[in-house]
Amino acid sequence: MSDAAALRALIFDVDGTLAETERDGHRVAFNQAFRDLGLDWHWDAALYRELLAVAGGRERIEHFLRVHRQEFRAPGDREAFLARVHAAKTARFARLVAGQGLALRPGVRRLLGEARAAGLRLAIATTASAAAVAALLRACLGAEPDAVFDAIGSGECVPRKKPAPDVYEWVLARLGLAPSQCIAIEDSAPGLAAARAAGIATLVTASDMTRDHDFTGALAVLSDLGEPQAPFTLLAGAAHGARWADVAALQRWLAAATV
Ligand code: XBP
Ligand code: MG
Repeated sequence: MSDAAALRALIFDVDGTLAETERDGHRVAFNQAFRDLGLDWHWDAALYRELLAVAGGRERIEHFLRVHRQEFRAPGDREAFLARVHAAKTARFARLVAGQGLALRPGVRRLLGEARAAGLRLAIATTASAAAVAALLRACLGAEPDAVFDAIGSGECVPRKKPAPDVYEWVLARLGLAPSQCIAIEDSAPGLAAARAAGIATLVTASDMTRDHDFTGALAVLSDLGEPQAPFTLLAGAAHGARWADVAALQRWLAAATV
């Protein structure tokens, strides 16, 4: 394998990939913020699953109003109102994850450690806001995000959110690596589309809110990254003999990739 194709970095999505943050994290924070602001909106799990088709919390609120509350008129400037609601939600999310500490998904902590020990670079490419990501990573990893990741691409870093490739291209530029030297790990169809549009081979670990997404084009679709004592379930694609996702398995997936 030429050096250009040697695996040099793992680029992790955050929500649904590092942890199951959507149903019991972001969704709860949105509802708390709506209550804080005296808004009679409530997003149950079924509605939230529908709204998750729109990446970005602020964009999700706007989509909800456009589709489900056309009669609503924002008090004052609409943009300022949306920003205020989203800021309230982000503050609620930060308090929620600091308090109840959402757990990392199976295999995430193990793979982060193995990848670092193997000399791979680690990065984040997320649609979520930097404050939400920092709060989650501090709570789940017990470390400052930039002590663990070499590059952190959040929703504020780029003009267009997933499924646009912008945040992945931003991360590649920060790492100084070619797409062929990286693997992205994602949980959703918009995230898979973003990584593939950036030319990055992508492994999917389906999450509780994305199991019904179309993951065509993924290297493979797994139940999770797996652990030696709790192997993953292969949902689509080939595992190349792997029962949990470690660096050697990722190198085999990359070698077999035709992005
Ligand atoms: C998932 C998203 C985010 C979160 C909410 O991000 O689409 O918008 O749902 O976070 P990821 P914000 O790319 O990590 O799957 O409210 O901060 O946007
Ligand atoms: Mg995600």
